[in-house]
Amino acid sequence: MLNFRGLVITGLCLAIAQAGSTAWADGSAARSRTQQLIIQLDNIGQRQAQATGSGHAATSLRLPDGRQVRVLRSFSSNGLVVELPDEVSLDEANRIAAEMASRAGVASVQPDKRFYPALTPNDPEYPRDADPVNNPFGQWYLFELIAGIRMPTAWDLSTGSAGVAVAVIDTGIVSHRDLNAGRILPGYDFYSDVVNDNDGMPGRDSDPTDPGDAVAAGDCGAGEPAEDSSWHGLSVAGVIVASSDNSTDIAGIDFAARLLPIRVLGRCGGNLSDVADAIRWAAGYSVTGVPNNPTPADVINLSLSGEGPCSLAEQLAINDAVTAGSVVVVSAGNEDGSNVTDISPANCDNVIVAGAIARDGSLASYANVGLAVDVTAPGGDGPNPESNILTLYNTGTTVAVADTLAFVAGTSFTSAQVSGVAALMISRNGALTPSVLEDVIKATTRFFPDASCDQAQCGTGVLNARAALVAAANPDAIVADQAPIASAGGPYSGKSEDSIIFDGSGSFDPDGGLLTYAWDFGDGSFGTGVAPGHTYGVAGTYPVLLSVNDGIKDSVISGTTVTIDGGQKIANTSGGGGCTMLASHSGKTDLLWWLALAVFAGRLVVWRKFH
Ligand SMILES: [Ca+2]
Ligand SMILES: [Ca+2]
Ligand SMILES: [Ca+2]
Ligand SMILES: [Ca+2]
Repeated sequence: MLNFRGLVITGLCLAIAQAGSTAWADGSAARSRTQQLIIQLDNIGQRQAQATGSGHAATSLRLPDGRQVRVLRSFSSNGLVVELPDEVSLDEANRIAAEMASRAGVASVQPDKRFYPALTPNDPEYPRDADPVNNPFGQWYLFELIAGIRMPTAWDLSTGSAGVAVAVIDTGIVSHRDLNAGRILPGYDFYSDVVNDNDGMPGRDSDPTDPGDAVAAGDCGAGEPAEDSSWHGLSVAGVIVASSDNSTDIAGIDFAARLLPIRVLGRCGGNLSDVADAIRWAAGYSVTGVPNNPTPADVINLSLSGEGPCSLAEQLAINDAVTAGSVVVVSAGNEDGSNVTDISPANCDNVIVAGAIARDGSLASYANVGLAVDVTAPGGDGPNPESNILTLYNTGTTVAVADTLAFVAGTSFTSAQVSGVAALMISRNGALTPSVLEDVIKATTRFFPDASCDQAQCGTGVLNARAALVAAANPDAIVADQAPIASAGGPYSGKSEDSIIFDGSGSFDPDGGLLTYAWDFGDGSFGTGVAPGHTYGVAGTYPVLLSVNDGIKDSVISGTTVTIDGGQKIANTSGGGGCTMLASHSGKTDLLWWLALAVFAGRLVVWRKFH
C-alpha cells in the first residue's frame, strides 16, 4: 500500500495557472471556500507515484508563483488529498481542478469542499431534551419532522439580513435579554385610546414600549374578566427576531433582520383606525401628526383579528402597503375553528393568512379555517405546555418586571413564523414582490401530516422554510405559472336527507397542471376532490365556494348556491336553517387574540382567550 505522505509527485505536472490576482482573495462566504483538492490518479500517475514514492525526501509541490502545494494523505485507492497554500473560493478551486485534470497521470480532480451539519443554533432552549423538566421538546416547531417548519436546513441558505425590516403591529415591545436592542428600530405608538392608554403619554407618541395591558374585571365591559398583561408583542417578536446563536434562551427565525415595533393594542384591545394607520406608516406612507417612518418594513406582521367583514379602511391600508412592496402576514385568528370569511384582516385581499396545526400535525383546536387561509404552521395546542411555542415573555402581571420565557399557542405565532420566513426569503432575493413571495410560500408547502387539515381549511400545506428559501432565489417557474380557473358548477338543490354531489369538473389550468379542489359548503363543512358529496341536515340556501390549486397558484374563488328543501328531516328540526357560516360569532367588534400561556419555570399555567 502506498503511503503518499510527503510524496514527491513531480511527474504529475501540477502546474496551476492562476486566473488573476484576485483568485486567492475573493469575498466568498467561508462556507463556499476550500483549501483542499482530491486528486484521482490514472494508471500512469499511480506508477509514477510508486516509482518516486519511496526513498525520497519529503518536499512539496509548487504552484507557478512558487508557493507550495502540500500532500496531506492518500485517498481511496488511487487518490490523494492535497492542500493549497491558501483558501480559495469553490469557483476558483474548480478552475484549478479543471486545469489539473488535463495533466498526464491525473484521472480527475475535484475541490474537497466542506460539509456542515444543518445549522443548529447554540441557544440553550432550542434543542430537544436540553431541559428535560421544563422544556423537553425545545423549539420543536422549528425542527420536528411532523409539524416543524424545516428551519435547520433553511438556515443553511440564509440566516437573514440587517437590511430587512419586520414590523410587528401589536401591543408594543418590552426589552428582553434575548432581544438585541441594536436590531430594534424606534417604531411608534399608534394607540390613540386616551382612556385605556396607561403608558403615561395618553394617545399616540413616539415610544412603542408596551406598558402592560392588564385589566380588572369589568374594565372592558360588564362581565369581562380580569386579565394579566399579555406581553403579546414581545412574544410575537421573539419568534421572529429573538437573538439566535447567542448562547441565551431561544433562537429567533431571522438572525439579522431589524424589528419595527408598533403599538396598536392595549387594555381592551385596539381600534381598526389605529391598525390601518399603523399599516400605512409601517410601509412608508405619511400619517397626519406622525413623523415619517425612515425604515419602511419589508414584512408587516398582524397577529390580531376582529370579527366581521374586511372593512374598506383595512383593505385600502393593506393595498397601499402591498403597493409599496411590504408583505402583509396575518393570523387566521383563534375563534375555535370559525370560518375566516368572518374574521378580519384574515378575510382581506393581498394578505398571507396563517392557520395553525398542533405538534402532532392535527388541526389546532382554536385555529380558524377556510379557503382564505394560505398556509399553516405549528401553533401549539394544549394542555401540555411544552407542546406549545416557546418564546420571550415577562414575569410582570401588570407592568414589566423581569425577563422570562413562556409557552404560548395560537395563530399569532404561526403568523410570526411566516413573517420570519418571509424576511429570510427577502434576504435571499430582494426583488421578490409581495404577490410572488406569497406564491412561493404556497407553492413550497409540504403535505398536511394529518387529515384533519386539508386545502379547504388550512391553505396549501405546512410552511416549509427550506423549500421556500430555495424557490425564493429563483422564482421564475412560479412567476410564469398561470393561475387555474375554478368552476363550482351549480346551482344545486336537493332535500335535507340527500347527499348533494357537487361538480367542479369545469375547472381547469391553462398550463395543464393537475388540480386540487378545496370546497366550502357554507354550513361550516369543507370538502376536497372534483366531485365531493355533502349532506345538509337543515333546509335553507347555502353559499358553496370552490378554490382550485395547480400546485403553484390558487384560482379565484368560484361561488354558487345549494338550496335544500325540507324533505322529511326538516320537520324534525326546531328553527335553524339558512346559512350557518357566521352563526358561531357573538357579533363583538373588538379585536381578539388568543394565547395559551405557561410561564417557563413551570409554576404558572394559564389558558387565556383575550377579548
Ligand atoms: Ca401613548
Ligand atoms: Ca437566543
Ligand atoms: Ca392570501
Ligand atoms: Ca398553472
